[in-house]
Amino acid sequence: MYSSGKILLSVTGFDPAIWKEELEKAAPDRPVVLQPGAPDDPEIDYAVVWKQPPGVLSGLPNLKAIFSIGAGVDHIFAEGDVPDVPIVRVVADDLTDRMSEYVVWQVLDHHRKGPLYRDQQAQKIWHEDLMQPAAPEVTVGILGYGNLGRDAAKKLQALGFRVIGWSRTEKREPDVETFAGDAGLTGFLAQADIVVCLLPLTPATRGILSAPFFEKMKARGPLGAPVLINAGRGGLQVEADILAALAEKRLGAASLDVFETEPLPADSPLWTHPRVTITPHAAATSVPQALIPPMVAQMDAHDRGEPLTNLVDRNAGY
Ligand code: NDP
Ligand code: OXD
Repeated sequence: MYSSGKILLSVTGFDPAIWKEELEKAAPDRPVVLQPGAPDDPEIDYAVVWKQPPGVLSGLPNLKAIFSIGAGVDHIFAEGDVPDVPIVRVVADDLTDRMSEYVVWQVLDHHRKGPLYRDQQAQKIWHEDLMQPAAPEVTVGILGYGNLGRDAAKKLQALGFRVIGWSRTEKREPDVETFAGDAGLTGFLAQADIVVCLLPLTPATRGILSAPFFEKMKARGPLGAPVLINAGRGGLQVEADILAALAEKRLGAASLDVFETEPLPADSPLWTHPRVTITPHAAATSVPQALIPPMVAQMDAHDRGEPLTNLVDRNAGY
């Protein structure tokens, strides 16, 4: 019924066979070409990618659009030579729910003193810390109040936490105090007891989680020193500065899902730091069964002349 142009699949770090199977199920009329292969095939209409190797996209003369299999698109821009076609990112309930689960899990773990009680258990110590604040006494600041951030905010509010948000552009929300731009960051950090970072990695956000940021964080709060949870991207953080902030007790604890270098090198002191929780970029995985059908629906719509949605703004980088 629609164009039967091919789809190029290049998903470094994922099992391409599973993504291919799902694409063939959802788009039986669109042959799927696995990269490496057909590097300059004029019949390729769409590319479905995660960390595509250099030059893979620029060789395709009739490419109509690029689909990221994740919400972030820094992995696409990392290669530099990205053709000037629309880029579509993932906005899907499945991914959003997974991220909110991670955020709620980590916020509750810090709020309910998970690290302390696990340490006590290891030492067979029976001691209740009576300085347990109630959720409304704790302010969770969502750094990157976008699709994922807004959903996490709603779920944290349902548990009683006070939530504030920081974004690039101004927002107006009935029940969340919002801050925007560089000018808003100081006011945001002055209030947040737990900072949850869900920013995209762009030239403007790279390295934001560094010494000047930690210096602006609240000195004390209901949890003692403030907590950092980063599930955005590793390039947002300066790990040496996180370690220094932990040593100086500017930061009470950190949960990190993403790292400057992934996998996290075996000699990183973060692995064994008693106040750091590490997960292997596992906050919200991309599941082909959930993400491929809407992706193919977008390809079909585009071939019918309808507009694509969830488009990346190239100037903003996300
Ligand atoms: P969105 O684009 O919906 O939201 C991004 C938010 O960040 C927006 O609120 C945006 O502001 C804000 N922002 C961007 N640049 C700046 C800036 N310079 N200053 C202040 N705020 C800024 O993205 P998603 O919520 O869908 O995803 C966020 C990120 O989460 C992804 O880019 C990815 O890196 C990461 N991610 C990580 C996963 C994991 O498993 N660890 C899984 C999925 C995503 P504005 O609203 O004004 O545009
Ligand atoms: C994403 C990711 O960007 O998994 O979706 O990191």
